[in-house]
Parts: sequence; C-alpha cells; structure tokens
Amino acid sequence: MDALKQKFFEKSSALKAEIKAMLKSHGGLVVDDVTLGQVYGGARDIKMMVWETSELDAMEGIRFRNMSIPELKEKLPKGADGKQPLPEALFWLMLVGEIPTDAEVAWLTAEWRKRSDVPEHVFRTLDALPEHTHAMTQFSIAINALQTESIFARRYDEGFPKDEYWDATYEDTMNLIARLPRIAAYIYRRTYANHQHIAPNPQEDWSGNYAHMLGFDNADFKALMRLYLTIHADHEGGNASAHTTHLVGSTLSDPYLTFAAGMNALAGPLHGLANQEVIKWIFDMLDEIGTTAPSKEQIADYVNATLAKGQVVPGYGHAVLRQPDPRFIAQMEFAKEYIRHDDVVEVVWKVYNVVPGILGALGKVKNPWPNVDAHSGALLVHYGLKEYGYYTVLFGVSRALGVLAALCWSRALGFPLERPKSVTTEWAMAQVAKSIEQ
Ligand code: CMX
Repeated sequence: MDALKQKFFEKSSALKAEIKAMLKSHGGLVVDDVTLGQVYGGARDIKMMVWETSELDAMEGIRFRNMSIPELKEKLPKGADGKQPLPEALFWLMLVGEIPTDAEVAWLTAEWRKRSDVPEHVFRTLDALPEHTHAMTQFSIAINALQTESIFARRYDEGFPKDEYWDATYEDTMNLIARLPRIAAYIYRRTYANHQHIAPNPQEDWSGNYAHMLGFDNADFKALMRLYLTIHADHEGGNASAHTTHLVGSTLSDPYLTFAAGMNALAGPLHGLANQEVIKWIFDMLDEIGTTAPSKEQIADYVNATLAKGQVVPGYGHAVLRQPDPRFIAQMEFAKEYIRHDDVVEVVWKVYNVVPGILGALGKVKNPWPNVDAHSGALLVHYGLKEYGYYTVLFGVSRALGVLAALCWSRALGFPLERPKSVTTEWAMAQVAKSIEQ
C-alpha cells in the first residue's frame, strides 16, 4: 500500500470509530432548525451533510482543512517558479489533513504521471462528437467513457465487502485525477486547435503538463494554472457540483459516473459556467460601447441594461459568501504581480468598483460582491486562452481534487444513501394554517 493510502486508511479508520462513538451518545442532538423559507429557498444554510475536506465561512471565505488561501500560498510546497502552490499538495492536504513535504508531493506528481494513460476509446468517443459540442458536454462524455476503467465498478460486480469500498474509491480517484489533464487538453486541441494534439511532458508537474498539452508553455501561464487549479478545487459540500457528487456517490455509483454527474452540475450558468459568462458579458459590453477602456459611467449603464433585461450580472453574488471572494482577491493579486497592464484585467477591476454599489442598491441581492468567476477569464485571455467556451473545463479539472478527496472520505466513513424529505405545497399550507390557529 502506498504511503498516502496508508495514511488515509489510518486517519479515516480512527475518525470512523470516533464518529460511531459520538453518534451513539449524542446522535439525537438538535443542530439546526429549518424554516419554510429555506425549504422553498434552495435549502440555504441547512446543515445536512458532512464534508471533511473544506469549510466555507460567509465572511472569511473558504478554508481547506482550516487553511485560508493566503495560508495555502504560504505553506504548501510550490511549483517551478517558487511562488504558486502545487494542486498536488492541496489534494494531499484535503485527503489526509497534513501539509505534505516536498518529497511527498514529488511522489504524488510522479504517481499521477504513472497513472495518466487514457485508453484510446475515450479519444475515439470524443472524435465522434461534432466540434461545436460544448466543451463541458465533451468533458462529461469523456469521463463517462473512461468509466470502463473503474476498479470500484469491477470489484462491486465481482462482489466485494463494504469495508473495502474506500480502497477501490481511492484507486479510481487517483487514476481519474491523473487522467483528467490529458482528456481536458484533448478537448481543447480538437475543438480550438485543429486536432493538433500535444504529447504529455513527463518532466512537468500536474498543472505544468496540463498547460503544456493545452499548448501554453509560458512559465507565467503555468504559474497561473497552479494557482487556478488550487483555488477552484473545493468550496465545502453544499455547492451544486460538490453536492451532486456527494448525492450520486451515495448511491455507490463508481467515482467516474459520480464525478461526471458533478461536472454536469458545474456546467450550469449560475455555478461554474459563470466563468465563461463573465468574459462573454465583458466582451459584449466592450463591443457595444466600442472601446477597450470604458468609463465607470459606461459600465454602470451596461450593468443597469443587463438588469433591465431581467438577467443576472455574471461573476457577482453568492449563495453563502457575504464578502468579496478570497479566490477573486487571489487572482487579482496574481494579476498585480505577474501582469503589469492588461486592458481586460483593468476592465474587471473597474467592474469591481461599479457593480457592488448597483447590486447593493437593489435591496434584494444578499451578496453584491464578486465571486471566483469574476476574474478568471481575464487572466486566461491575457495569456492567449481566449476560447471562453472552454473555461469551465479548467474549473472542472480542479474541482476533481476536492470532490473526489471528499468521496474517498464518504466511502471510508461508510456514509449512507442520501435521501432528504420533500414536501408538497399543500403540506406547507397546512403547516401555515396550523401555526395561525395556535
Ligand atoms: N445579478 C443580478 N441579480 C442577482 C445577482 C446578480 N449577480 N445575484 C443575485 N441576484 C438576485 C437573484 O437573482 C434574486 O433575485 P429574485 O429575488 O428576483 O429571484 C435575488 O438577487 C436574491 O438572490 P440571492 O439570495 O442574493 O442569491 P442566491 O443565493 O439566490 O443566488 C447566485 C446565488 C450565485 C446564483 C446569484 O448570486 C447569481 O445568479 N449570480 C450570478 C451568476 C454567478 O456568478 N454564479 C457563479 C457563482 C459561483 C460559482 O458557483 O462558481
């Protein structure tokens, strides 16, 4: 058994025993109340699942194993330029709750390289799709096609005991994460680079190799990829892609089918697809105004026109956050450090000065601040990755790290099938009538 797997087994076995003891004596403890508003309002804030890898605070933003993004940037082992954290290190942290040593991260990079071969039929499946198929649709189909390789599915079919589920889930997780950059880069090159594919570079780390296969060998772009693939990895369990992964995983669907389901949730415009919507919205605005340097007044007019059409301003607002997203701030800091001047980046910053005031004044938007998606596109455009229909795939490759590490935990802790209760409006109205009578 490899050292990471051994560590994970020891930690998850210990926690499983602690949870069992806690539930035996305190399982009846009431930890939440639920209002009718929450039942109709997308289940906001209801505590109803366990997610070990990260936790979201409305004011402070995301903490991965209790570490904020600035702490990750400081403490995790870094990539080639010595500044940006390695996503491999974040995966290690999320899986076993420890910051890995440089040697442990080097082992993980090498391990994912060893596991990264993608069977030919996955590429043939992608080749059968029209090139205009949305990149997220291609990504989801490719992950489903790769399901032929699932160790969990094979072992379940053979009949294997519950207490080994975690083991097969770990193996599938490692193999799937290892293979994602190759698949994701293949989608980009077949869609936007005339099928001119680029072979992997075994000298590179996971992010560097992905950037290389996309066709971007610029050192700063690789640094951006390390940051990008780190900060998008996890956002506790309630967000749509994580929760979908959790729900589908709870049926004992194998990790490939489970992760593909999560990616279908990420592909929605209120969630991960917002990263393409933001840059599209910015380009449409610049086109309409006819300048690359719009004034604050021109931006305000465009924002108001967007709202008047009954549309949301993409990249702003959040179901949980009530402050600017620290993932937005991390990208802004990256731009200040690595990119001295860029017209589109400047527009993103001007939009940041204008939008919160307008959304705040509407009186109904709970969080007028930018989220992670408000900034990412401008950085990608700067380095030449302009095909915004692809952006959510980058988010998805990163999200695999968090949701699959969490799936390992769910299987190791033996979490049951998720099955919350639904109600009808007739039932809800009866509750209201009862409460009025009392
Ligand atoms: N622009 C315009 N209106 C907005 C808004 C925005 N950016 N954000 C929220 N609102 C509106 C809602 O549409 C809602 O209006 P109605 O009452 O008329 O239906 C009202 O404000 C209250 O919504 P809320 O409670 O503040 O926000 P929700 O928790 O319901 O929704 C989110 C959160 C992210 C879906 C929403 O803010 C939004 O649509 N933002 C734009 C899309 C986006 O950037 N999504 C990416 C989120 C991050 C990610 O998952 O990647």
